[in-house]
Amino acid sequence: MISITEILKDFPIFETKIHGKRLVYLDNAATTQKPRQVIEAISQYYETRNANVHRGVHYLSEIASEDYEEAHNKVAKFLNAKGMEEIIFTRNTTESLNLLAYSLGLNELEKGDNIVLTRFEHHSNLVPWQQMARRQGAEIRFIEMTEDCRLDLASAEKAIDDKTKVVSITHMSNALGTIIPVKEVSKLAREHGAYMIVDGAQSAPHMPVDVRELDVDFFAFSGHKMLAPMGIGGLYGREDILEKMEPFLFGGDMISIVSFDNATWNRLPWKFEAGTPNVSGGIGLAVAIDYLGKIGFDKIHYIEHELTEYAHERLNELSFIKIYGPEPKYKGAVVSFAMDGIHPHDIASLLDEDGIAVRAGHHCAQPLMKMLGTDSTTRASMYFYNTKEDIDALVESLQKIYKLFS
Ligand code: 7TS
Repeated sequence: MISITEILKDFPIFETKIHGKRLVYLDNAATTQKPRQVIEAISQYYETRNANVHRGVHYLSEIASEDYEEAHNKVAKFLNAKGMEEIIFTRNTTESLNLLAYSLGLNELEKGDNIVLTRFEHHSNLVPWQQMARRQGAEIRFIEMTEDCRLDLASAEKAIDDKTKVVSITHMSNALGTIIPVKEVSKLAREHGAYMIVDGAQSAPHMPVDVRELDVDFFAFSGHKMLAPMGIGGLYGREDILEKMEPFLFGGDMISIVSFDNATWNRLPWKFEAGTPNVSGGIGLAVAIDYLGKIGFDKIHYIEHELTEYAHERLNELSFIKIYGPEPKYKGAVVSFAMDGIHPHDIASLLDEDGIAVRAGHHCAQPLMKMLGTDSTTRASMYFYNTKEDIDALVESLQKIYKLFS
């Protein structure tokens, strides 16, 4: 089994000093750090294989195309999709969700239909649907949150009905860490014939995802939150639905035959990948998936759960800290908190002076923050390369900050 010392050696960023201090990186829900293997795969691609894909018959173009297709196959296996025709590469989760909002929204949503979301959504799974609902005369409904910040399944039964066209929910809240029981919700969506969409930005990096087991139609994710470079992400879509769906972006590569007054579409997944794609990003993503496979989700879950429990335990020792969100057993490795009398931005700036990177703000979930009676929190989010020493450093620095302010 690979040790934490060996893991840390794979991440060059941890050699960087921040204000002369060791980097304590607790902003993994925003983006994760990249292992050497991913960084090297990207530079190797540009040094030895760079060419545009699906266009040339020359050697470099052929191998770049093969590598890019292979990356789709890798993601298909990672999510247990049937094959690469079900995997569309996008820039990120936001683009994947906009693809769906536009393609399904403009072509399928009708006046009187409803779209069901949860109260936990990141703005990128809320605002696109708000816009489409407004344009098409559809209604947005919400599955409620319980007192202890979990999903209220009883309210899901009320929200989803025969007029529900789309159910689009996060798999894990980025602001609170709450894990959402997707399978239970997808059962309800199935009973009412609605499309079932999952925002997997926070789940794909941390837990095994099996789109067939979850019984979902779409699953969106971002590479940069799971060790891959920025600018590459994806969307799983069920083949029979993607076949029927209208494309989102139009142009090169996504077409089959074009005349001056018409066009037909390329086969899947290329029908949804217009223009020159992010080939090096795709290659980096494939290597990131290999890296995650080497560590294994069992180990990732074990490390993250231990860290989350430890963070709760240590932060609960501090009388001036209030943690938002559910107990560790109901959530991923995210701890959102407030500190008596000190604004989260001040906390984050002072933590930064100690080399500790956290996020402060609304975490792109303004309505959720409002429900919690605040407008921002400080958030520490962990990954498998974090340690208990990182949590100790956070706690020590918070104690120092509290003393400074009082
Ligand atoms: N959905 C969820 C649940 C997210 O956490 C994020 C990003 C997104 C969608 C959007 O992902 P993107 O890659 O398209 O930007 N969340 C965060 C965060 O918590 N802090 O910074 C970005």
